[in-house]
Amino acid sequence: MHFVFFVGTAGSGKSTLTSIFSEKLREWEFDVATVNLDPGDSWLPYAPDVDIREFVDIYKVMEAYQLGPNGALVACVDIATSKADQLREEIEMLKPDYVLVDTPGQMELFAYRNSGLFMASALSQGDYCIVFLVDAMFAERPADFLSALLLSSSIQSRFQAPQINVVSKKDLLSKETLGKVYKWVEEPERLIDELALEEKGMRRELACKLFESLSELGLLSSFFAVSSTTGEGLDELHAELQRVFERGEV
Ligand SMILES: Nc1nc2c(ncn2[C@@H]2O[C@H](COP(=O)(O)OP(=O)(O)O)[C@@H](O)[C@H]2O)c(=O)[nH]1
Ligand SMILES: [Mg+2]
Repeated sequence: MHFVFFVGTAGSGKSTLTSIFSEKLREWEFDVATVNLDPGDSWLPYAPDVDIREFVDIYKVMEAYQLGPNGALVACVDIATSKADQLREEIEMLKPDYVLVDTPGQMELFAYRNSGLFMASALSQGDYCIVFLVDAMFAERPADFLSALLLSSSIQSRFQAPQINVVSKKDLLSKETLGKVYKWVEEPERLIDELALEEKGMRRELACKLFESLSELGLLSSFFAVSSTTGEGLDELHAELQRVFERGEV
């Protein structure tokens, strides 16, 4: 039972990828369970097999603890974490090969709080991989791409689990832009040169130094693009996941 946690900024395409990738895996004859960990989502593009909303009701939490929507979302994730064993039991009953976990729209709820890490560990009992989505709109400019990489590196250091970085919504990027991103990843000096052209003074120095460190840490080693609209890159995503789960590496 391999767990795949989709993590990324709000709107980066986590829920859509959970939906489309689960269909693809089923087409390839794998048993798949989908899990929604977003207590505040009112609509999802798939019918989750296991749903945090069955365990916590955000409106009741708002009322009971006199919280606004943001505070209630945080409380919901904390409450659900205390029920991780029950969630795991529900998942186990489905006997899936893959468990695709859709994390909250506001990634800080899951990724920057201890409950996210506790939840991931308790649900998967250690057998998990993070797929970090970089929204296509962050791939247009070097400074935006660098910010996305910083987020990815902070997830990497918090979870210390195998992590695959993907650019989502590939269909929205021109061939030229995509080619540029691949070149940045293959030859980080190019991104540094472009950053140097765009940024000035301290910002330039900081941006270049950060990118150098990220590239030295190997954070750029696996990077490819996927599209939930056209299905491009999903076979590559599956191949990477198999590599991670079979050999425990990224
Ligand atoms: N063009 C395009 N749009 C996408 C793709 N994936 C998601 N979207 C759109 O991006 C928006 C946010 O997607 P969603 O999956 O809800 O993001 P989440 O907040 O990360 O779960 C929705 O309007 C989706 O239809 C994609 O591969 N291509
Ligand atoms: Mg979502």
